[in-house]
Amino acid sequence: MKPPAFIDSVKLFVSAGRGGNGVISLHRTKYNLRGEPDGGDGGRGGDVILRADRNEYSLLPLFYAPHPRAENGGHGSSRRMHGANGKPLVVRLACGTQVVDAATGEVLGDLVEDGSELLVARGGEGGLGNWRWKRPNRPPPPEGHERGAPGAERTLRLELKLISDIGLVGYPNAGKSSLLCAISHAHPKVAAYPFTTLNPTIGTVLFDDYSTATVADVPGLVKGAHEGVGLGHNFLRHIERTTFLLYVVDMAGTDGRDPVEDYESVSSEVKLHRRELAERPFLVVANKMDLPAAPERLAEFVERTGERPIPVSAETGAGVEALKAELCARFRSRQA
Ligand SMILES: Nc1nc2c(ncn2[C@@H]2O[C@H](COP(=O)(O)OP(=O)(O)OP(=O)(O)O)[C@@H](O)[C@H]2O)c(=O)[nH]1
Ligand SMILES: [Mg+2]
Repeated sequence: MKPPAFIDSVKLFVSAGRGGNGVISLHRTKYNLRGEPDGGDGGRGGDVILRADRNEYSLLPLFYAPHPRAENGGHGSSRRMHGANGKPLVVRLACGTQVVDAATGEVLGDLVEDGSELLVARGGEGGLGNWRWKRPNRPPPPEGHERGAPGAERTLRLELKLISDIGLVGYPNAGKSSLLCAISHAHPKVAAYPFTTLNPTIGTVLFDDYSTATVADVPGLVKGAHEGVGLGHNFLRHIERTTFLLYVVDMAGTDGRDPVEDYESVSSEVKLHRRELAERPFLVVANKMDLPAAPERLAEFVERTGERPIPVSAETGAGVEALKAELCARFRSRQA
């Protein structure tokens, strides 16, 4: 089986380190043959910490190593020596990962900013050595020392939601990847069959005023995607964090499709995925305007939907600059 290239959801079983044991030891001298308790305490077990790292692209490394385990604390030793504390284990994740407790469904955190951290499993405390009971003012435990406490263990569900400013959505073959190629330097795969894009791709658009925006291209959506038709709408989680949606419509109606129907089914799938996406600002792009059937279809589209799509051809580049200018203006107005 071909190994996956991109993973955006994994189950992770994390174990923090166990605390080291306190020990029993007696320090004897020629004047004190009975000895004096001097067993040291155990060290703390290491914590498991998740950290967002902008150099990570997907959750793939965790798919292959789903059981991170932090170091145990060292045991104490004679002369009241404290055991070494276990090193915390820092697990690096792609920025935009949501951490959910798999048992309760509670969202533990959202690691969006590079370097943000979340402690998910605390290491066990070290046990006390017998020097703590040097003076019998409190009774020692039955064993004469304490064992280290076990570290916390937890099953987590990690879901990566890519961080980008603009999300491209549309029917398969509408030309989303072609449009991303036309407006950025990204090179997603483009081909004349549906579901060419299998993993989300992010490109950066440079506007005329030298500001930039990131654009996410996700796999195409078909009617019933929320019920798992096609590739389903799982990939829509990658546009949840965008501030802007770009609906790409194949205005030439290639393969006998109806642009209005495509647009309506895609926008209803987006809304079925998450209600709040319905309120997200959007622009409609009429793609494939170089094909002869397109202008007539565009007029019909405007009449039937009331939208004002921006006509472009990702293939020839016509209208792409106008689209970038419109995106830049909308973007700047949101940032102002
Ligand atoms: N004539 C013409 N063809 C286009 C245009 N844009 C895209 N195409 C063609 O349409 C086909 C599909 O393009 P893609 O960019 O792969 O479409 P997509 O929306 O990313 O498709 P999926 O990834 O499968 O969802 C390819 O054969 C492109 O060459 C355009 O503006 N004009
Ligand atoms: Mg594509």
